[in-house]
Amino acid sequence: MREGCRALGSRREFLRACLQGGLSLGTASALWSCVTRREPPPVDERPRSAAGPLEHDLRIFNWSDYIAADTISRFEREFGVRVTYDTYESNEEMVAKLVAGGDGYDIVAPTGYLVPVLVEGGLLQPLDHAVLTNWANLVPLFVDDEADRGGRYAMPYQWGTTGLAYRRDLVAASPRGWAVFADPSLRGAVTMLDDGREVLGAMLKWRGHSVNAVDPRQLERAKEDALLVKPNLRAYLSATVKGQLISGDVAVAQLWSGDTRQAQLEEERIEYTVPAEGSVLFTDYLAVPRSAPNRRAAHAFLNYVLRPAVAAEIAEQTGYGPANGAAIALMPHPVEPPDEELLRRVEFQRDLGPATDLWDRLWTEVKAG
Ligand code: N2P
Repeated sequence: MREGCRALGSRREFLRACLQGGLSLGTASALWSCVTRREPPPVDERPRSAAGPLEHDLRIFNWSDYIAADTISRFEREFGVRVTYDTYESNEEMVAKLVAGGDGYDIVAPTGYLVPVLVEGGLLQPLDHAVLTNWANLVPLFVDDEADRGGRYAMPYQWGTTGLAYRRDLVAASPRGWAVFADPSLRGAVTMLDDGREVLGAMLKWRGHSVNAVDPRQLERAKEDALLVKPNLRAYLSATVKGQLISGDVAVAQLWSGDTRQAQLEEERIEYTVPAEGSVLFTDYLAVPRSAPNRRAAHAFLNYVLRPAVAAEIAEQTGYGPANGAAIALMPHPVEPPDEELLRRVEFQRDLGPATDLWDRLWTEVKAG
């Protein structure tokens, strides 16, 4: 597959061949490997203008539970655009659709480590900053991040951490670190995220390594640890675990900070902690696929989300931190940008480059094991 992909001329042919080779819709990770065959980044690419009359439609593909209740309807009313809003549970699910042709989506929400991969795969279009007049509201920490310095292709949306969401009434002692998933007394009552970067990343951290490790020995050990704890797990579940934390079927879940916050609003015995060995800090972005049919409406939506009041409402209702600094003061429960203390304990996930293949293989083995 690697050679087959590499031998092809244009990016379009290269991606199409990955799809036609029977590798395509089998697993998103196989597709992803194809996308990561590096081509020189399109450095001279200039954004096409996104000014002018808006299209009538807009198709958004976002993570589940990642927007405020009224964000879409208010945008539709103000801008006269009809929005189709679909959700996904993992980056892989979104990438699979993008690689398969984009499905007509105008906006997607990749996590930071994925942005350079999508840019180099030619799957995103440069943003037209001339129409993103509210851009200055963003916090420099996110705009200047190496994921997409200056926001050429992607707009920082929200940030959060990965940690342990737990029911204090269902555990003998508050969990402090990643070893909780190996605790036999919790067998069948613990879940980990359905996400290879998160599960292997957690196992790496447990042993004192980076969540972005590329050393094959460290990664093999992470796979072994993941297989070691697997019999203890009830399931691999991402945002959908909230219901089971609330019902008490799950006592401890590896979960993202904001989704935990949402669950806490319904069940006050849910607590959240970032494991002592450290964890993940992520920023999710909004980006416009190259194949987007409605690029002017997409930019209008991005600029709308850049309004402090809109960003504040989204952050407040989803429990995440806004990338929008001007939004913080408007939140009933303000979430300040990560401070020095938090940054010492967590790591931004980064693009793994050629090691992506190994990570994908190991995660596939863990899931099958
Ligand atoms: C929203 C989850 C987004 C965080 N439910 C994962 N990057």
